[in-house]
Amino acid sequence: MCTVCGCGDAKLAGATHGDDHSHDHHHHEHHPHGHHHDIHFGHGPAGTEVPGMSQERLIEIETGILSQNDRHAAINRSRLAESGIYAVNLVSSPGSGKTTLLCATIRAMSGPVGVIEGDQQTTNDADRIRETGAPAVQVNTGKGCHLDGHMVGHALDHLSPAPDTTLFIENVGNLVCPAAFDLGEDAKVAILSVTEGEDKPLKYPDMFTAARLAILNKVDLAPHCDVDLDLYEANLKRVNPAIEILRVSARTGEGLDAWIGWLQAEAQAKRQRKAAE
Ligand SMILES: Nc1nc2c(ncn2[C@@H]2O[C@H](COP(=O)(O)OP(=O)(O)O)[C@@H](O)[C@H]2O)c(=O)[nH]1
Ligand SMILES: [Mg+2]
Repeated sequence: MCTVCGCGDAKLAGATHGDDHSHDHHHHEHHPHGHHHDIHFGHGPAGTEVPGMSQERLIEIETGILSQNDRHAAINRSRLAESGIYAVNLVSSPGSGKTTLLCATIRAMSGPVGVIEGDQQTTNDADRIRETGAPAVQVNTGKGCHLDGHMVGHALDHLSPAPDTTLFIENVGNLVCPAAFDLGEDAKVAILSVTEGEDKPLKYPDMFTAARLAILNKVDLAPHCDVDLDLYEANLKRVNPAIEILRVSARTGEGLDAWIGWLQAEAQAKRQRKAAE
């Protein structure tokens, strides 16, 4: 569990016995899929362990935090719906190309856009977005490892996006914690760059289960890094059979039209659902 969010999934593999820690290993051993020296801290009901805390207490803390978050997310979601705003929550590890893709997307698409930028520190990414002419609000989370519904509510107050805006929320670069936090978005979009390795969907399944679309970015680099794009896609589908996948290069613009088409179709579908109510 991380100290801020209680959403964690602390899995430690490859650790050796015989260190001076006095862990209770009784339910870590004999995992059917692992070598008997491997350790898994996620088998209890809470899905993680914190020394000195019971599984029941962990679940209580996590449920409390997430239900508070869900209240804020629900308020955001109805605010956005009222103004016909379509919102995506971009999640990924640091450096997969979220901001580069956003800048390219904003330059290529038509219609009003707005951006909420999440990072622990600096206004670098909001500055990069503002250079495109689009309005952006930076949210710094400090020690925090993800954006939450409350932060996004405040950011919406500052941004006050026009009706029918496409709203991009760039989450803190982190493949674990942002998966658990609803911001009131219409879809989570996971960006995965080809340099990260084909096994990442299997290692961080929560994120790819939560995402509706996966963007396989930096395909321009694929010839340089022994990457098997089909295996990337197969692993994504193993974790989430319903996930949609687009191959993109934010640098060359390859796949950008398909991504913008996806966004526009989703936004239009949302408006049609609203009109039919
Ligand atoms: N070759 C290549 N580099 C990219 C691409 N997209 C982003 N980058 C580079 O990857 C690095 C991290 O990008 P950034 O947008 O800051 O990633 P973020 O941390 O996810 O927002 C920068 O050096 C970008 O220029 C791409 O499609 N191809
Ligand atoms: Mg960024």
